Amino acid sequence: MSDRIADIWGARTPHGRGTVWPARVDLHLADGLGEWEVDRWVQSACLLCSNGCGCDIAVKDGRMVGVRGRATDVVNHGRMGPKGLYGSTPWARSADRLTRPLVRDNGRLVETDWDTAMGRVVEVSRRLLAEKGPLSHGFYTSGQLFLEEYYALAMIGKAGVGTPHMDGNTRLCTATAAAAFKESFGADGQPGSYTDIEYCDAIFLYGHNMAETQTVLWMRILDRTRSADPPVIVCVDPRRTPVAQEAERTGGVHLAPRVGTNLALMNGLTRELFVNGWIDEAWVQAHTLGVDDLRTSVERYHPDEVGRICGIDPDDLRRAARIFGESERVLSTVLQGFYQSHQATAAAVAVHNLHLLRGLIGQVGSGILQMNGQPTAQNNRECGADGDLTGFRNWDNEQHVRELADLWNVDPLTIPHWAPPTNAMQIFGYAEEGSIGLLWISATNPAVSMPESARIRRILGGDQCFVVVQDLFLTETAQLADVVLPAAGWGEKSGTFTNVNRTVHLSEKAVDPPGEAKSDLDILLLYAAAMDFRDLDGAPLIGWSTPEEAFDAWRETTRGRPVDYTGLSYAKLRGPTGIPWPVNDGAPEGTDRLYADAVFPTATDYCETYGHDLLTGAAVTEQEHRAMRPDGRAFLKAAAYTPAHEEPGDDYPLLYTTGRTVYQFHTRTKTGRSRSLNRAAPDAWVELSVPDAERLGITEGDVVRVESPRGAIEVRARVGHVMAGAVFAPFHYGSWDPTGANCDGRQANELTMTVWDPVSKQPYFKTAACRVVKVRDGDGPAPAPTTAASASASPGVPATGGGAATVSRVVDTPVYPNDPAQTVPAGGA
Ligand SMILES: Nc1nc2c(c(=O)[nH]1)N[C@H]1C(S)=C(S)[C@@H](COP(=O)(O)OP(=O)(O)OC[C@H]3O[C@@H](n4cnc5c(=O)[nH]c(N)nc54)[C@H](O)[C@@H]3O)O[C@H]1N2
Ligand SMILES: Nc1nc2c(c(=O)[nH]1)N[C@H]1C(S)=C(S)[C@@H](COP(=O)(O)OP(=O)(O)OC[C@H]3O[C@@H](n4cnc5c(=O)[nH]c(N)nc54)[C@H](O)[C@@H]3O)O[C@H]1N2
Ligand code: SF4
Ligand SMILES: [Mo]
Repeated sequence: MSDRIADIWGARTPHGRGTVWPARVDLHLADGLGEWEVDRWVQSACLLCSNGCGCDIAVKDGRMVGVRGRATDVVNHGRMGPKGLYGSTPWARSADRLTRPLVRDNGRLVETDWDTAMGRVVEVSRRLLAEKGPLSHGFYTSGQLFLEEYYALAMIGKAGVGTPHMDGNTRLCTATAAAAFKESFGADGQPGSYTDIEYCDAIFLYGHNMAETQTVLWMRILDRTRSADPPVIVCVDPRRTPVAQEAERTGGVHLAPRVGTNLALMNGLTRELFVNGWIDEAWVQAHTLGVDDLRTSVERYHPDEVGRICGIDPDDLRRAARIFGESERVLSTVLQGFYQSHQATAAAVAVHNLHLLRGLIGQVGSGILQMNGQPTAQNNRECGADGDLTGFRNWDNEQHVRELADLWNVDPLTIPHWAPPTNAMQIFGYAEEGSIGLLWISATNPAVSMPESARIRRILGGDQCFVVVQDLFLTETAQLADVVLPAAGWGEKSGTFTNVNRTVHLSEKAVDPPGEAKSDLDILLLYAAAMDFRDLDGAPLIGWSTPEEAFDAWRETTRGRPVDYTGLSYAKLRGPTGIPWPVNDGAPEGTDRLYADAVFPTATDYCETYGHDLLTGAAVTEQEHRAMRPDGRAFLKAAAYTPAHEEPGDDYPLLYTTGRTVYQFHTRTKTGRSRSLNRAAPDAWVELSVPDAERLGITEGDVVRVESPRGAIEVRARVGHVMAGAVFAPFHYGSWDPTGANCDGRQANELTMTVWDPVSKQPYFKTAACRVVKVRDGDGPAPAPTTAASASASPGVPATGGGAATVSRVVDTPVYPNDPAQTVPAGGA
């Protein structure tokens, strides 16, 4: 039995290079239940981050009471982390679930029945379509629904309503991962595999606090770094995270660049590869385009210059570059420290460039994981409920649009493709001015999670736009809606989803949803039926009704595309493990690693985009693309570093950056309802460096006011391990609190900016300027956990712990069909 609040990663199971990661089954049941007391176990995967750990849901008396990792799943080999263990089910039993639809009457939200609620939505929808046409509709969805639900939403938006205004919170999350793939390789799709961890010599983590945000993947890394023949770690993060500490421990490097300067650092690393000849010239000639431009672009990023811009030791840059240049196999992972920071796409693409220059892609041990964050973000991108065209098609390619129109039996002109799809930030802009008159928000809480909160509240609360919110709870966003639709959540409905390394899992319904709550699929189908959307033959646009039928319909749209699901079925997914796409006749058991043949989906007629200029975002035209004859070669693309939009100055002397802690998930609608998780991180805080705190006369736990040009918050200060000159705030805490207290004035996004990356359109949550002043003495330490990156630098702060107990057992290693350790000799292919 172990307390996995205190012991985040559990016991180590170290193992040698090229051997299978040993299985360990992690199990947690509520209320001290024993395993023998569980009525049923229902197959699923964890929905609390992009890792997608295979698990079974424990059901007792018609309620979900816990989870158990699946030993046979290729993703997690039985393990689960604190969020998965303690946060997966308590929310479902919460007394404050939405159980009936709500409509706004005389300014107040009141309970009603489905006919009334959906009737109001349909009435507004029909009126706006008649008066203003499809551009009056906006859909803002999630990275947490199921594939089948996104597919239905994509059809409704693109072929039913016909609006280009569709996006997901995936725009805030990992739009940059998708954009970077498209720019370098021609299409979305994760090249790497988790099994690369077992073979690599070095792991680079760029702006990725994996130890807290994909705890199980980090366990997998720790089981290698704590073995006899460990890989070295290189960490690029302005905070001394557990990843940074592991970098130091393994003899790697912790580079802590000034917030917002990633691209300068990447250009410096790239230059070092050229200068030291760490380039596979023959491979580059055969498989890439643009090496000469890249060489020229990075020329001026001498280590001394990079050291000056980023505030790092030039020799640290040299050491990191040498590790990249001289290791035989390198795995890179990238996340929000890059995607939400300045020049996001250019910096993420630069990671690809490093791998391409050495030909380190598509081979065992050499992978790239442009991470996702949310569990189902990948499916939103695949299905196209986010502005992408279904099946990784190119909206700018007439043939692709026609193909999709044929599949759906609609006029190609219905499917919006006359201009780039509208991104989430623009959608909210249109809602602000009222040109979008109906905004339908599903499974996301923008009142807390979007930048510049005061503006978002104004947009959602105003009369210029009718707002529909579909959620499990009456969130900060739902409270501002005109209609609230109660949804069934994970375990209360069936569907599939795909984790960050393309592994598809089936999650089966375990229990009934509360009250009148309906699955998101059923809600969307209800709307489609009420709107009477038709195809060219006059038949209902959507002819299926169950999740499995939706999956089968979706599968057909992927035939011949990079994201090929044609070999998958619900029956197949009921097997021992999730399966990574593409799955088809050529790869019936799935595909562990993309680009093993070094052929990239860049052919002009096949690619998902013609690409962009990384500095300005200007689009490359089809003619320009064709003239370059990419024909399966990858693009090396570069951009110059420019300073961030808002640099510190006299009024706002500090950098402001935001992110996460291990115990809370986003706006806490799930983890905030888990007693053990919430107790470990119960309230907001900001992290200051020791020198900044001393200068400002602030000590651990003091109440401080943090202000930016857009707003202010009052929270307690953790004097900790962020780089000097920067302030870090977790973004989890809105006005809702499980204690029922009014918690206005603590939300990190009050301070952030409405600016975004020119290519991926992802907003920059990690670059702004702020000032900090002390308000009053504290009455104890800040409510920040001590177990990871948010640890205090002051002595005497009590250690975080005391969560419920979890059973862990190590089991004999089962057979993993996709694990190269079992199919190639140790040492790799
Ligand atoms: N516990 C937990 N896990 C989660 C989630 C959660 O809410 N809680 N959310 C999931 C989701 S949706 C996502 S997207 C992922 C996000 O996972 P991560 O990206 O790992 O998490 P963040 O804390 O947002 O940011 C990572 C790091 O970026 C650093 N950083 C800030 N500014 C910069 C910069 O300018 N440059 C560099 N190099 N680094 C910078 C921060 O110090 C931070 O440690 O986590 C997923 N997993
Ligand atoms: N300052 C700052 N802001 C950030 C970030 C940051 O690092 N810093 N990170 C950004 C990132 S990466 C992300 S991913 C976003 C996350 O931001 P949000 O998406 O707003 O966060 P969640 O709290 O996960 O919201 C999901 C909502 O969906 C509901 N829900 C869960 N399951 C279901 C379901 O099956 N059906 C329905 N209908 N509803 C469901 C939940 O109750 C919850 O209200 O925040 C972004 N905002
Ligand atoms: S690593 Fe992610 S998917 Fe796995 S148990 Fe933790 S939260 Fe769930
Ligand atoms: Mo995210």
